[in-house]
Amino acid sequence: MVAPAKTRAKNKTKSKGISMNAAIPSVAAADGRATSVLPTETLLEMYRRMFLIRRVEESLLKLTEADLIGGAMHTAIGHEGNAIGAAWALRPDDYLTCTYRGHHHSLARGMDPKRAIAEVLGRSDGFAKGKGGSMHFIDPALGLMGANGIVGAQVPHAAGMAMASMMRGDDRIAITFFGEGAIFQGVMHETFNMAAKWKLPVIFYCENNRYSEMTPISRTSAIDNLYEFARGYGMESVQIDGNDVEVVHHAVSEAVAHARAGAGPTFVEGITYRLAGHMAKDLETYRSKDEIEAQRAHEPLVVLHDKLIERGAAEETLEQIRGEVEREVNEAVDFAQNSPWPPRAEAYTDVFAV
Ligand SMILES: Cc1ncc(C[n+]2csc(CCOP(=O)(O)OP(=O)(O)O)c2C)c(N)n1
Repeated sequence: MVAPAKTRAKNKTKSKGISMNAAIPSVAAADGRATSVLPTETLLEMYRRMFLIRRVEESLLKLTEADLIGGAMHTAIGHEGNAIGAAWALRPDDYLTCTYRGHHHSLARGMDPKRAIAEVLGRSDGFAKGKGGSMHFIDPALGLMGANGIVGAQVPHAAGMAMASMMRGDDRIAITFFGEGAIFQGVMHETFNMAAKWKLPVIFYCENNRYSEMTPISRTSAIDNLYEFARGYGMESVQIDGNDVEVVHHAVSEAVAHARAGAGPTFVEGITYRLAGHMAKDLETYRSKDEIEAQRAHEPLVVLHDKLIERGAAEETLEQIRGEVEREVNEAVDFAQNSPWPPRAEAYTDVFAV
């Protein structure tokens, strides 16, 4: 193992992080420390984007039902708090990698819904000209360095980007999102160790939605709190309520500050719940409808809606936002459906042969 040529200034500041119980719905830090309170204007913008992600993904499910989308399509319905809270804590030039379940991260970072839907439909106005599809969202201009269909593969990629940033001496950080099922991939542990040892400016964000495809985490892990794995590698590690955007924003902001200060990686375990199937057309025989319904009381849009009302926002304001987003997403669907197919003559352009 060769250490990076240029190392960051040593910074001994330790982030205290947030430690929470895994059970939803807990929204306050278990250590009693308050999380930061965001301005209502910011929360309203977050609500708008969160609702947009939800509507885009619901539209994609309908398009799949109508057999207009080829291949596997995974939505993150119920995960949006993780994506929005993190996106608002990052700088536009920071790097992000994610899984095949990556629409929410891309839209949270500012991807145009028209081009996102066109991509899933395989049309030429998609951001990858329709050749990447749902599982391969990417847009380097937004810092989106690639979704990945191979469980865990995007994690060392992010560590590599963080290492490149460290060697260049700039202060860009990388964040990588993965599911709890990825924890048991060997490459994850090689990456955790290297990132902690070299103090790479990377954030490992585990979206723990409790199911790895159809298998509950309780059947595959001997420990309940996955963030404890990362502590064993000597890095900061916190467990948070991933459905509360403010809590996510706070935890990721701390992790970002920690990384930019040269203090190394943080592991964030966001407890969340996937309200839709593992992928479109999943028959969901592995969980009950009652279980899903019970989780709706604490899903990210409900949490944020209630928070805004509690802080004085008017219901009409939220209704207006939802109406505007509905129109925007309907227009985006029309745009995508009217976008031309990629020309046959371009079948091999932008494609890398091996
Ligand atoms: C290396 C590898 N092994 C197996 C698969 C098949 N597979 C696709 S999704 C998935 C479940 C991953 O679960 P998790 O990491 O919890 O993420 P989630 O799908 O819940 O977001 C598996 C095993 C794969 N894509 N890559």
